[in-house]
Amino acid sequence: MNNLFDEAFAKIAEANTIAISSHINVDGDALGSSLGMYHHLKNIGKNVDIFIDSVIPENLRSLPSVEEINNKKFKDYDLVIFTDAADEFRLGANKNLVHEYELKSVQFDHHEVNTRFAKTNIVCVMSSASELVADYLFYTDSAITQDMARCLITGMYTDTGKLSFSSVTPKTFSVISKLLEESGINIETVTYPLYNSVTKKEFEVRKLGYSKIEFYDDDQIAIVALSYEDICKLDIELFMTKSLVDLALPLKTIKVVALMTEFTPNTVFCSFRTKGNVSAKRLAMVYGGNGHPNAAGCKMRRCIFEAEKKGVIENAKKLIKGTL
Ligand SMILES: [Mn+2]
Repeated sequence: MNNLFDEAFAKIAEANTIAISSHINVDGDALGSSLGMYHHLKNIGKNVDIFIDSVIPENLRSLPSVEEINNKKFKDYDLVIFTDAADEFRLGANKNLVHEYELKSVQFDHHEVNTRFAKTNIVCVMSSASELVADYLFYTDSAITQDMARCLITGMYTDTGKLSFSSVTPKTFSVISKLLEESGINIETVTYPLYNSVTKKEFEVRKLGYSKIEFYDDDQIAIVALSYEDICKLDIELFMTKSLVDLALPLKTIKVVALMTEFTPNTVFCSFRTKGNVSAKRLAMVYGGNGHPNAAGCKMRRCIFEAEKKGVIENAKKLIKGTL
């Protein structure tokens, strides 16, 4: 890892103009890692633009310099940096940067399935891309400003379910501790905006989500299925439905949760969550999707919603039995 950090450091030192990008449907880690890097590069005097193909969720809109995202026109860059994207398709409309800057790109990512699409691929499995960016900043003895700390801790908090997932290691805590210490910020400047910014519409979506939960197989399986009609009634964005997959997860008996959202007619976005050694990834792969052991997803095209829903329930039952 240190060799790669040295390589990135040399490339950044040589570059004056730098573009940063991260993945579609941004989450706290995509924004935290890319904006954390943005603040670092600005701090060392670089000319930096940031492009992300996504709507910004309400609770992340107070991150420092979030308004700079997509605020500039593309120009020629000396270097492009990608964060938190496992493959080029995750960059959405910005994936052309991968080919245009084939020889002048660095990526920071923490997904095991990363396709190594950049020239310098800093890929290491850990809690979050934000933790990896923090590692880089510490390794290169960079100054840690309040803005950097806020962004990076946001990424680490959100990608780990408030530091509760198995991906959290002792180092994750020491990185947070060091970021707090060096920047002098209080943790509440990160957590308060994150967890107290739910909009009324998102609340309505949650209410709908609770009303749509169906249980199967002695309450081991829960499914939340939102039809295109449901989506139209509330006039919602796809990212607002994301958290619905977690609603049934705290139930003691649950082993598999599926969220199925027919966001456009006959196209269904699915998220799966599982507990213990029941594999969400295995279920997603049946439908050409992918993911992590306990969190995975897939997209179904040209499908009949009700039929797919029945299919998912059947496959979830097989998954629990170990016959999928
Ligand atoms: Mn991430």
